[in-house]
Amino acid sequence: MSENPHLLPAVSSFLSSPRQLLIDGEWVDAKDGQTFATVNPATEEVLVQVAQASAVDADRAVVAARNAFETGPWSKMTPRDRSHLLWRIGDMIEERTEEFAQLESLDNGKSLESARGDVGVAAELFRYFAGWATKMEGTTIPMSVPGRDFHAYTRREAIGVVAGIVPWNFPLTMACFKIVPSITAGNTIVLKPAEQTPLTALRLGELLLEAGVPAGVVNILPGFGDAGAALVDHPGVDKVAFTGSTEVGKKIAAGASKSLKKVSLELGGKAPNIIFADADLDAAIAGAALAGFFNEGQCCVNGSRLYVQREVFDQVVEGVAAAAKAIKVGDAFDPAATMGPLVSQEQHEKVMGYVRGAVADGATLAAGSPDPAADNGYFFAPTLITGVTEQMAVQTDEIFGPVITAIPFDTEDEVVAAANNTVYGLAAGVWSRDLSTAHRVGSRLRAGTVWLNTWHADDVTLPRGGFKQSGWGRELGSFGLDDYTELKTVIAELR
Ligand code: TXE
Repeated sequence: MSENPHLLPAVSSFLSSPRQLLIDGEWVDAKDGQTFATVNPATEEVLVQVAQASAVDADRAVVAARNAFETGPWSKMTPRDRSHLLWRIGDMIEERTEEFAQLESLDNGKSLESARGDVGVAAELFRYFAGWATKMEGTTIPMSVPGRDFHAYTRREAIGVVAGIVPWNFPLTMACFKIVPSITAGNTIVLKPAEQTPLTALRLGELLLEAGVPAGVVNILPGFGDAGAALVDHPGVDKVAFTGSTEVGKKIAAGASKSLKKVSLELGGKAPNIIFADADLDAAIAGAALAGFFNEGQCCVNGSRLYVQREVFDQVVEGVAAAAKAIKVGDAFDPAATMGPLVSQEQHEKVMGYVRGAVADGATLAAGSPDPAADNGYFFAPTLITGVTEQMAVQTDEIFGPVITAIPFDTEDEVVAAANNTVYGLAAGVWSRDLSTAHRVGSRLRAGTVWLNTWHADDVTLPRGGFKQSGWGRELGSFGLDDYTELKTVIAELR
């Protein structure tokens, strides 16, 4: 790897030796000795070799997680002790913000500023759920049986062993999305990070051991889809929590259904962003650019389909195009750069393919280019496309890159129908100064999150998830914790 003078000694040291799997509190090689390279997408250089888990390793990890759940100290730890431990981990992550951010930027490509934001979310997830550890309450429920007396109540209990399978767009926060609610509720977990970005999850594993999380409670298995599939098939797993493509989500649902495991899925999106002519256009234009280009557009709630009321269409297109052109694409360690590369060569080719296809079909690029934005690294310029039809692949498929399509509309009914004309339903947005328009249209959009006069505003307190083929279940907030528990009803007869 070429010299990077900005790297913290802790990061250089982490990258100086091959990384291993975390199973039962120990760092171990894959049973078959396989490794894979993780690559810096800004330079295409190998960062470090990482142990590659196979089905055999998945089995070892599930056995460890099962033992930790059945016999280990985790489920016996008092909620208060668990709460204190979770809070401490949040502090430990925050104290290492720069270290985690550098590792994330190297592995994923995103800007350091973005990566720092992700680390903040990870720390906050531990603190937010630390509060819930002591509040997993049930209810007492009256029964009406003539002549007999009962005391009935509910309990929230852990499900058991969770398999968490996560993607590469927010590697650390996605790992925490699965780990934190799992262990808050008293479950144990085997986490499989994405093959493109295993590093911050592995560093988190070190921190969890240092903080005192008992062996086997959190196991981390870098590897490919086969390792994920082995977890889904494993009889020792009680619940699968997945974030990733809709295509793999369907495979996971099918695999888990063989033994009726609990499943939560957070899948793809193709969010419509609707700007009415009466909107605050400066805010709407800035919001549309953020909606489409944040995280290099590699975000499931990315506002990729822009609908603009006809009388302001040209003005909005001009504004979003100017915002796109003002973004400086470059290495995360270049202080002038505000957007990094795409995560991998595969993703780069996929995004370029969609833009080239749209141009071939007659669409126009108001900003961007169908070609790579640099000779080296997977850089791609933020792109705004007009002259698009609803049938074009660029309009129907999740692209997962910094690509926005813009289409004019005339009436509310027309735009609501177009916005909902998708298999996805993760996010949507409306811009209007008229509160009635904003709330009414928001209520007509079939999506798990609707933003009104904003985009990407978020908090760990808020549930998120998808309508339609964007997923099953909700993550975060109290709803998110429910998905990691079983509800038990206890009925006692008072004699
Ligand atoms: O996702 P995959 P990929 C979308 C986005 C992107 C496309 C492909 O459109 O371009 O998906 O990305 C593991 N059983 N999203 O290929 O394949 C895999 O190892 C079990 C949207 O990276 O879904 C990784 O850990 N696991 C999205 C994880 O699944 C399997 C985020 C995600 O990989 C598996 C990422 C299998 N059969 C991509 N096959 C979002 N909703 O945020 C793969 N995996």
